[in-house]
Amino acid sequence: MENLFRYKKDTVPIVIIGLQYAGKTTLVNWLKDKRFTRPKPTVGVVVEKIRIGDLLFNIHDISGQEAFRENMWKSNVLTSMGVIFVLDSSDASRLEEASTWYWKMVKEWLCESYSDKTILFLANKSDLKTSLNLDKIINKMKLDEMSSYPNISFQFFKSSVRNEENIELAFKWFTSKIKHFRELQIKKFKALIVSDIFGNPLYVHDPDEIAQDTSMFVGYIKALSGFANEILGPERFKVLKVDENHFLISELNDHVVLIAVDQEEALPEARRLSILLHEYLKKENKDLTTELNALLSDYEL
Ligand SMILES: Nc1nc2c(ncn2[C@@H]2O[C@H](COP(=O)(O)OP(=O)(O)OP(=O)(O)O)[C@@H](O)[C@H]2O)c(=O)[nH]1
Ligand SMILES: [Mg+2]
Repeated sequence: MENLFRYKKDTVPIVIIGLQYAGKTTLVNWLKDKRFTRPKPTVGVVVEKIRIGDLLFNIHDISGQEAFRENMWKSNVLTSMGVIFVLDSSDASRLEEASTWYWKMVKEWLCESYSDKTILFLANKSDLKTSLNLDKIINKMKLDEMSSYPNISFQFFKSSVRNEENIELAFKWFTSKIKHFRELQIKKFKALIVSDIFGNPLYVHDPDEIAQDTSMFVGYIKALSGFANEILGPERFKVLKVDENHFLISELNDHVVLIAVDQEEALPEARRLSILLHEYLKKENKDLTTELNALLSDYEL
């Protein structure tokens, strides 16, 4: 459950990924102390709280080893507001492997989340003689195709933590994007209901009594969403507009999460919260009400 507590309103969860030896931890260390280090390989994930400008980032620095990619990279990417992908530009032999994982993230993981994301791509170690130039990397990794993902804000820089090349500039771009999204996304949610697949409520937060009879209401929304399924095809998230509210409904592993918002701009954050809740519900739900109350106190419900 500690997992959920890191999504505090005043901190921004971000994740830093990339193959081993790319320079991820070196970058985090530089952000912390403004000095170049030679860290040991990271095992698992290390979380650091670092203030950059007026944002307090909760940075999840994850090992580049293959064993951590499919699960740990993925779950952190889905629940973060921004992703920093670090490439060792001096290692041409691993460019293809890096590219495969980069595109797996964009096409498989992020498409699944339907949520707006900011991605900062760093072609690091530009100070080394063997460093490939940026054009070559863009070409080989087909990074120009990022323009066809409208809900991803993407920017690339060549960088060197060692020479401090472009690091400040890259983070200036990254923090300004994240700030922009946060302002749009952290809006008031009107209601949140978690139920089993039959519509029996497990958790209800509905101060405006949008759903007077919760299980009937969930059933009603589910029926509407089934109807939308027939027209639109099955999607993990469905958004329905009923009166002045937007309802985001998602059904996964025997649970239904329904979030009502009154502004469309709040939907991406509602999606992120839904993913978080499903992740949590998958694991345990002993004391759901207390835990959810604590989590949701961050959301100005
Ligand atoms: N020349 C040069 N070396 C760098 C740069 N950034 C990082 N390094 C070095 O690259 C090596 C690997 O850096 P790490 O930060 O440990 O790499 P990592 O991506 O965290 O690796 P894992 O934790 O194993 O996934 C270290 O010896 C760093 O000092 C850079 O910009 N230039
Ligand atoms: Mg590391």
